[in-house]
Amino acid sequence: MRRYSVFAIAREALRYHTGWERAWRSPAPKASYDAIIVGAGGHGLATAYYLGKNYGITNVAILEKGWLGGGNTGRNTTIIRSNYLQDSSAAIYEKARSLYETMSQDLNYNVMFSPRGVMMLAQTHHEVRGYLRTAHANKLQGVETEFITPQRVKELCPILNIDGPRYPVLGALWQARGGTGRHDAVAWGYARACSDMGMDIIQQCEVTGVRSEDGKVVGVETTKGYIGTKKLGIVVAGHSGQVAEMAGFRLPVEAVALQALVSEPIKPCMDIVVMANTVHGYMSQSDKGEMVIGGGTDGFNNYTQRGSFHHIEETLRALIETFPIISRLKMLRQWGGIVDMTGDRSPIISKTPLGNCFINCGWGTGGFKAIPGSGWAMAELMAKGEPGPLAAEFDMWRFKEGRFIDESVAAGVAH
Ligand code: FAD
Ligand code: PYC
Repeated sequence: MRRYSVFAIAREALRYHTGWERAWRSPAPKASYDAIIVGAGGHGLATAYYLGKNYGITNVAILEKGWLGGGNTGRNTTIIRSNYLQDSSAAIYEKARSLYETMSQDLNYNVMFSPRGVMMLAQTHHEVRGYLRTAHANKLQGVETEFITPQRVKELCPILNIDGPRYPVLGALWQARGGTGRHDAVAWGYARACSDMGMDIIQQCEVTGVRSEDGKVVGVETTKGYIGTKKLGIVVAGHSGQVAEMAGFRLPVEAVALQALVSEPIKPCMDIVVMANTVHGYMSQSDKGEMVIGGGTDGFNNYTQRGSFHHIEETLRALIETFPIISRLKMLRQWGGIVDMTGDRSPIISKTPLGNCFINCGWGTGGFKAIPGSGWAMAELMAKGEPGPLAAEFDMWRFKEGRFIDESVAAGVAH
């Protein structure tokens, strides 16, 4: 595949952009593969990419029931940070954050990683104690975060009202190397690189059944027919419970919708990301100028990939004291994604009761930031059949054995 570069742009400009190739192929499925990944979201595509790049396994199909990146990967608010509390979480999220720093060069695709800084406001004394604890833990883990004063908060984000009557800002957990990235580009960049390695990305191909013999997967039933495989990776976020059921096991996850909305575009007024977890809201400004806003998850299980009116009202009501400017903004559009929540708010990257079947799920409301680290760890698990150090603690049996990795504070925003 031709490399993207400034010279390629100049060359194509001179010939009216007639020379660009399609970014990925759309082949018909083969009869069988060395590995099948179900789900062409960021995590599924990253898994396939690192299977090829790190282990030379390229006879791989990625099966997607809709269009690639059309799940939560294309619906999230793109916050990237690694300020988690537990060692195992900090390790995988920091690995992911550091891979984001060089992802555009690695994939030869501009994913617009913008390390503009992320702050989590402390608006109660309970939060002050919680974030101080996280800052200390991060220091020991080698993750660069700090607890900053309200004055520093105001310097970094002048539009913030730090003197709110109900929720004054008492400080914040600040990660200067956190930020945002372009979600679609992450999916497209991985897809292009996978296709370039000879992998088959098969869209509009829903997995409807998992066929096994003697405790091992032999293939999957799909809307495009039966496809054989030597290994299966299930990476389907909000639909994990359903696909796991096809494979004959149950998962400790539940599906709920998480919603977000954007305002009309306005002039640049905010060049960092702010999360206000006590009041359940967060905001950043996109490159187009829209204010990107989100709140908590829906309070009931559902599979609805759309917004609801009460959510706009609740989220904006929560944020308005801290961000008075939003009272005058028109909201343009809103949407929802189906997130897969575990009880300890940490993911599952695990072997399963079927010998050659592996699961990656439970990223819930916070998996965009994890995509490269998760793909790296899942590829290692699938290639070797055993988890490496990044995935070791995230097995699904921890819920049975009480080895929880509690990240309810880091997950944030009533997630
Ligand atoms: P997905 O992108 O959902 O991919 C799974 C794919 O599997 C889908 O494309 C789906 O169609 C496919 N699939 C499902 N069933 C089948 C089947 N039977 N056969 C074939 N294919 C199937 N995270 C952050 O880190 N930062 C944020 O700021 C952030 N904000 C968020 C805001 C919102 C509104 C939402 C909804 C989520 C947010 N997240 C955020 C979470 C993040 O989006 C997810 O954790 C992450 O995108 C999950 O990626 P994935 O690849 O696992 O899932
Ligand atoms: O994980 O940082 C996050 C996040 C913010 C909004 C939704 N998820």
